[in-house]
Amino acid sequence: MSKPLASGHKAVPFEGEELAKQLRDFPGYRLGIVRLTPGDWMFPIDYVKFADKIYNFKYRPSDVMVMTYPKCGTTWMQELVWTMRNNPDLNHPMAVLPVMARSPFQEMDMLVGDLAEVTSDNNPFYEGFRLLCPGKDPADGLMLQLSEAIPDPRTIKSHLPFSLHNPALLDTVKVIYVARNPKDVIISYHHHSRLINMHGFQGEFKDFVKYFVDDDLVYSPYWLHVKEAWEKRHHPNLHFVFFEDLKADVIGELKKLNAFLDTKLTDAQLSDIAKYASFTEMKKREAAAGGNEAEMEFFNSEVVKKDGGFFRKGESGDWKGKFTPELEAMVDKWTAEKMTSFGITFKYAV
Ligand code: PPS
Repeated sequence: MSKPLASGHKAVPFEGEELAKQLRDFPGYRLGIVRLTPGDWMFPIDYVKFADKIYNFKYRPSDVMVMTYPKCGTTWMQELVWTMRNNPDLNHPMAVLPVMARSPFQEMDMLVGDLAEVTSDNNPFYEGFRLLCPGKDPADGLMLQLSEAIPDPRTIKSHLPFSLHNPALLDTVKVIYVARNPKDVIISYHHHSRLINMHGFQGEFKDFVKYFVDDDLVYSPYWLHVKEAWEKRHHPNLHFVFFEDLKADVIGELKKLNAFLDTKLTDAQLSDIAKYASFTEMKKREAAAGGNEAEMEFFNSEVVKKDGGFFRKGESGDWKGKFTPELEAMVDKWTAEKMTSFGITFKYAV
């Protein structure tokens, strides 16, 4: 790993006690972990396998990227954007496929580790790949190849920050960036990290909060992720959205998206799309398309039964009552130092 990545970053594998601690708490990262310099971005080691392909991805002006740190509302935004652009009258035959089969998660392969383990025929996430990439080898990047193969106009999801994408990205395609208040991100990411076996979090909640504020979670640092997008928010190809604003006034946000995407949808269409992409409707549809999460090898069935699946709550401020006063103070201090300092504030943050 001595050669720099196409982005200019150097990937340094975790070793010794630092690695042992992560593997103890996140056994899903068993293949290893890297930290990139500059930026201190943390990823499963397979990021290095796909980094340059992602950096050199061939975009088209009709593409839309939905970009966020994990658990900020990507899936909701993907469904809104895909539906506005492909299914405004809610009658598209491909809409029955799971969101990720229509709007792929570009760098997901780095998280999966052993693809053979999760590409079994009963795994609905891969239906799009089977349909659109016949004869292709998933080991060469299942989601990456799916991102290339989906029909125009493509809506692609990435949790990677701007600095790990090609600098030409924003001059080529429209990007929608979604940010969410840090405490709800922590609650949602903690659930996700226990739910999804690729992470397999074993520690206590307080340990997870510490990992978050120490920038020691996959895709961290959150503050830098948001800062990079915030600084570009006046670029005409970037639309910056807060999860809290989507929750509070989805129609108002859809109107802004309608203008940004130039989709020219009517108020009636926007209203139907808002209902169609509501938490309850998406949860119902994904269950119908994706089968039973408790039975899928991807998910920890105990967590699904006890605390819910991917569509957990979909609320703003759900963190309230879930942090001890000490943990709350720790996150407030971190937020003031790392985020308020560059000018961003969040609703439902205190
Ligand atoms: S991921 O895995 O990082 O891509 O997750 P992401 O989609 O970014 O965020 C998941 C959280 O968004 C909630 N969600 C929604 N909220 C409101 N409305 C709709 N339609 C919706 N769809 C997903 C999801 O439940 C996760 O938040 P929490 O707080 O855990 O419920």
